[in-house]
Amino acid sequence: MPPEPPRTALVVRVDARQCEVCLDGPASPPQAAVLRGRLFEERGEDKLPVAVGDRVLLSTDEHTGELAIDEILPRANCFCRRAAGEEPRRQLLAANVDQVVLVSCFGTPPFSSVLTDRILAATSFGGIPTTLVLNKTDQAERRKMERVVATYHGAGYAVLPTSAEEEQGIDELGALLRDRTSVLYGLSGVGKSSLLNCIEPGLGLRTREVSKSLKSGRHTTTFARLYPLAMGGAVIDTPGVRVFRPFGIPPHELRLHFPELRERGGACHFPGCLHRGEPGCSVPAALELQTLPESRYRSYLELLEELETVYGGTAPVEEEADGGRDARGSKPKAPRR
Ligand SMILES: Nc1nc2c(ncn2[C@@H]2O[C@H](COP(=O)(O)OP(=O)(O)O)[C@@H](O)[C@H]2O)c(=O)[nH]1
Ligand SMILES: [Mg+2]
Ligand SMILES: [Zn+2]
Repeated sequence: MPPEPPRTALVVRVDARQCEVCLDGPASPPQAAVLRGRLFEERGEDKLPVAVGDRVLLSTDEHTGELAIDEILPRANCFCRRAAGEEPRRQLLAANVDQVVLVSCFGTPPFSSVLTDRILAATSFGGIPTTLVLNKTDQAERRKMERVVATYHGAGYAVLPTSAEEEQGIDELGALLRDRTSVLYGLSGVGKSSLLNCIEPGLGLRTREVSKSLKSGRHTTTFARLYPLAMGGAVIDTPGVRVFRPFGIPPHELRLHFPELRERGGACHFPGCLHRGEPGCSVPAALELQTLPESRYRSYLELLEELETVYGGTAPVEEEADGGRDARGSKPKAPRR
């Protein structure tokens, strides 16, 4: 028999060793597919070799007759984080997405600046446009809400206040999701399913059912699922995040992923200023004038320290100009991408 021609498919669900793929676009019926063992050997720093949103080449396994993923096609981008554990491994959360819609809320669970800032830095590093949705505005304390909106709007982020309860901001959210592939990401309980339900009744409920059934079976499994939207586009619903550690951001590049700090670049004495007590740093004055919100700066410092612990220290600013060598004359340890 001549070998069958390779077929391409879209990965719509990933769960440890098995995936679901759609052979004819996201709305076609999903089919189970296994991953060839070779993909695990070649996965390098990745925890799992495949992510929801991946385009793959498939064939039929000659022994089992199952659909098998032979190859993962090059990705336009990927949304990822550092997996738990000592070795810096990358956990792919989704691939080939148009945007991340980061959902947070007021009330329960309370808004977390640190978590928000960590995710925003990671999507910036991944080059993925991100909108911050602030849900449950019906429960928000007005002053707190204004402060959060001002902080993120001021930094240049797209911010969308919503209420699934009072159907506020739903048209805007629908317009944002239409015809795009979006990751919905945020703490469990912020209202992702409820918002989806407002946009497409039934969809949010479906996503919740799937999450529950899988979670109860094996709580360590992380998976995401892609759902086509009737209006066009698709959303990738993700399991609720608890901690988020960015993967692979070189410590000295972190400031480029905080727009307020990126913009300060020229205002500091040293061009490579890390804004951590260097002489001539413009950050203290900005904090004083409140043009840089303290919460954002705190997140930056916390992340900088974490990234240095994982990826090694940063070259002193004075030396950065001549090739980024540190005091011992060796290249700083570069993170692997
Ligand atoms: N007051 C209020 N409650 C909401 C809103 N959106 C969702 N909720 C509630 O928050 C809880 C969690 O919502 P859910 O959609 O399951 O969150 P998910 O885990 O992010 O998918 C549910 O009890 C919802 O009824 C909102 O805009 N306002
Ligand atoms: Mg949900
Ligand atoms: Zn500085």
